[in-house]
Amino acid sequence: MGSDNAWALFGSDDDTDPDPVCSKRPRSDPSSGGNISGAAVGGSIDGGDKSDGTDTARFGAPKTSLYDDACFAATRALWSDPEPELPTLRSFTDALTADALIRVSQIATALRQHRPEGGAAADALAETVRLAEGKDWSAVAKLAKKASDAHQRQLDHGNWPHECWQQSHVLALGFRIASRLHCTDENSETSAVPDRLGRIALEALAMVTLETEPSSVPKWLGHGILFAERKCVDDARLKQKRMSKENTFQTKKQNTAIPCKVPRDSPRIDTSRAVPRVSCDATSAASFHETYFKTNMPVVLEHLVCEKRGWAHLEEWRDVSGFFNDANDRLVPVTFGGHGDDNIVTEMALGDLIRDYLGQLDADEKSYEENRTTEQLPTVAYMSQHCLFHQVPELAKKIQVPSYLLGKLKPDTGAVNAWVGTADTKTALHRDPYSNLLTQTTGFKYVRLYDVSESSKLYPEKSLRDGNSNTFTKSSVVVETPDLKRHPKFADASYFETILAPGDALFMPKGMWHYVRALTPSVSVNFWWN
Ligand SMILES: O=C(O)CCC(=O)C(=O)O
Repeated sequence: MGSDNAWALFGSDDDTDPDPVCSKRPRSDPSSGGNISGAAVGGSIDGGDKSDGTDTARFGAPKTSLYDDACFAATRALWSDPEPELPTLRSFTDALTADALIRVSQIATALRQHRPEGGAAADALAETVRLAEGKDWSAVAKLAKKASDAHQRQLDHGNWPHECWQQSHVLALGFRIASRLHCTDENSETSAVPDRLGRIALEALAMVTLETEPSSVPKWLGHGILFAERKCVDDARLKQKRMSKENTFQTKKQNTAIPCKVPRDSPRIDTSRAVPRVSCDATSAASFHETYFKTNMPVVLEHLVCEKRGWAHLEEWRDVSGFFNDANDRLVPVTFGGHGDDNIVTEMALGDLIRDYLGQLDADEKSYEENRTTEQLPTVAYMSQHCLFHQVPELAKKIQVPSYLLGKLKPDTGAVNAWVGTADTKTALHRDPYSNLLTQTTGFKYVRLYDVSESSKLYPEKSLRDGNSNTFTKSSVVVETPDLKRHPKFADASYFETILAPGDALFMPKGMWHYVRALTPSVSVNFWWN
């Protein structure tokens, strides 16, 4: 076991970068999961990732940014309002109510075909719209939540069987946002409904990411999301300002550059279990498809993140606060704490997450490592699996859909997620119903993979949504500190492992178990497809 040279694989920017052009400048059928063989794959891969060669002709590799990609059509519709200023709250709620009045009876009739939950959702939605006409916002909050709950219950036993469910859910979310914005009094009845405005707004955004038909995105929705985000960010900042004795809030500035070398206390990767590595320069989409995709073989594709493949330069990504400047005031979901049930989930501005948590350590690598060993470890905070690129078009313009997806990225059967966090974030061992390309743009992550054939040794938890084909399954094992009395078979489970470095993209076949721990502050982007 154990080769000693985990960081020798990566070295520094100066000595190991094989691509100087790139780095010198500033939800299914999980049974089809991987069939990993222990043999390392590498060697002769033809052609490279040509952006204009045969693969483009065969697979339609995109030349445009993610934002211009067909899968972002609904997002473009969401943010298409030519007016730079938000309309008033009143005009947002008037537009929402007018739209709902036009569509509610048709949606309700369609919902009633799907009893019992469809009937409950239809009744609650119709009542919500009636109350909204009368501007009874406290009552709207309760009824809209009741409609949403019926939609969620339907998902607990299966998928939404008709588009009326999505339409009803989007209206209910719109009304939940509107009622929260109208009833700002903390003692109002609205606040008795267990709902967080930020969470509702982000759920509304997530609904847009699933939409295939841009004309189905209502005009008022972007306004509602922006209003809600602004209110949550303003409230959180005000609260922080009140709490801060010295009021350093506006002026505190952290250097958020992140180390470009893997920390020395990182796990040693045993070569016999190392995920094979190939360079994108030597791996065409066609050969990836034949060698890895079709055989369910995981692989790390090195040097994917670079300008010639349509991605912002690695140095730009490493200056996290600069890179995400366009998203500083946007609300994002954040989980505090490591892997466990006592994690705190909240929403905050991305700029505040970066400044207050990722920015706690000095950019200088020596002091970074000293900080890790001598100082109290910083809080673990993670914006995980968030549709940031849909939320902030400017960021979607800085990346491209990798040609390895073979043009299969679709809004309703896949996703593009951003993952921004401190060191020591842990994503518990789980499997998703998608093929996955986990792309590391900044910092380092340790990843463990288990083939689906190992499932019986991984103690899968009963999935929350058994009948739903988009659900994921979690293992109850804590991978790096397992309780072998409770999970004795885990000791015999065989696995593959790797450390992802900036520029790498890990292909995980659909349904493959994976566990991820950040070794440094980290930014990743993953693509799910089917
Ligand atoms: O990077 C992580 O923390 C988890 C990534 C993951 O679970 C995924 O890509 O599906």
